[in-house]
Amino acid sequence: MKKTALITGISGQDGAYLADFLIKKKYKVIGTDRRSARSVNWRLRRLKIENKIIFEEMELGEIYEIQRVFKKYKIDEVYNLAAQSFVGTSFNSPINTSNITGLGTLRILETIRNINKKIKFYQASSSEMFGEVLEKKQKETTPLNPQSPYAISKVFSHYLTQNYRNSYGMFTTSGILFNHESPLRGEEFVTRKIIIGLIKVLKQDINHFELGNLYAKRDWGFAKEYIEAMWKMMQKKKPDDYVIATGKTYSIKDFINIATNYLKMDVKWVGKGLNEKLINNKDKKIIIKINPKFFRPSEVNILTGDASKARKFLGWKPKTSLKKLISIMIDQEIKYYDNL
Ligand code: NDP
Ligand code: GDR
Repeated sequence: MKKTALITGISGQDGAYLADFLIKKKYKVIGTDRRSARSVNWRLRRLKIENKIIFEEMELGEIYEIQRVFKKYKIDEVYNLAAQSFVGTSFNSPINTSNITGLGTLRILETIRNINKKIKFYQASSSEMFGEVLEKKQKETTPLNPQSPYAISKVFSHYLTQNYRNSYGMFTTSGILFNHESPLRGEEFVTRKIIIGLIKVLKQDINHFELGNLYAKRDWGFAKEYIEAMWKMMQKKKPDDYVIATGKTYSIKDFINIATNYLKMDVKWVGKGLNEKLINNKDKKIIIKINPKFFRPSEVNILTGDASKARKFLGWKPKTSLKKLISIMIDQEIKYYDNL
């Protein structure tokens, strides 16, 4: 029997890769979106799967829309990927973030509880929940210490997911995913912003671009591998929580250095603090400068995941190094750019 999966956030990075993966596994895929996203489904178009998905409109703020979709189909697995997912924006828009990234999860869980408790549920939890970290390497049992309205909303959803599992015996699972990137990453996130910025400088489309904190450190993996872990969690006999990460951490500055090296750019860092800049060694022109507007009111300084549980119980492990990931992102971005 063909399984039916419902993916919220189908227009996002993970939604696109997961849909592609599930279609290849012969699932019937229902993708929910906000109507505004319909004309800009660039990710699904790039993966050439737009016409293989059944689209339904579902704004996570509207419980009636959620109920309508859940009543319409016989759903086996739900992957809740929709969220106001940008940490920076959550400081300017904390109420909307809580409503969508937090309460949105509750609306779905309540709908499942009322309509069919057998539907399996995946929650997109985040390493941001560890925030100002309380253990050197973060695993499933590490205490949470969130530092933004986004992370606090994810903690709310994470605990609800556990609570519905414990209270109602529902199959609700949480993947605590560390940062994962790809050529389909949103342009506002730092990795893709850096790659687009450097390519535009090289193509002489812009002179320079601006960033915030260069010294934050992240554990970056390849999104295409991470969505496979989501599916694996949903195929287990019992629901549980799993950290998905590479276990290696790099600063934003390290990321830039690897990218400029791959692009064979002759550059150097000069100055300190807000005056730190990346300059072209030949003509001394500025390529990157710091703009305090990109700093967050409260920063997560370093994240490093320990995915041993996923390795042991899901047979999942990361395969792509940061260096390789950066090369994949750059090669794809140059292709997009040349076809514009
Ligand atoms: P994206 O930002 O690329 O996608 C977010 C999706 O949520 C988009 O499809 C967006 O739709 C949708 N969405 C936003 N607001 C609403 C709303 N009010 N109602 C319905 N849909 C909405 O995120 P990713 O694909 O990168 O991440 C997927 C999930 O995993 C998110 O929940 C994110 O918080 C979480 N996560 C991501 C990590 C990462 O490194 N990528 C790591 C850990 C967790 P639209 O196109 O209309 O804006
Ligand atoms: P993050 O990703 O907040 O970790 O959340 P992002 O790429 O936005 O930031 C990573 C780090 O880079 C620093 N930074 C900048 N960030 C952005 N976006 N733009 C800049 O110009 C800039 N300069 C420096 C940030 O301060 C931060 O320290 C992502 C999202 O996908 C979440 O949804 C997800 O839960 C987490 O990853 C895990």
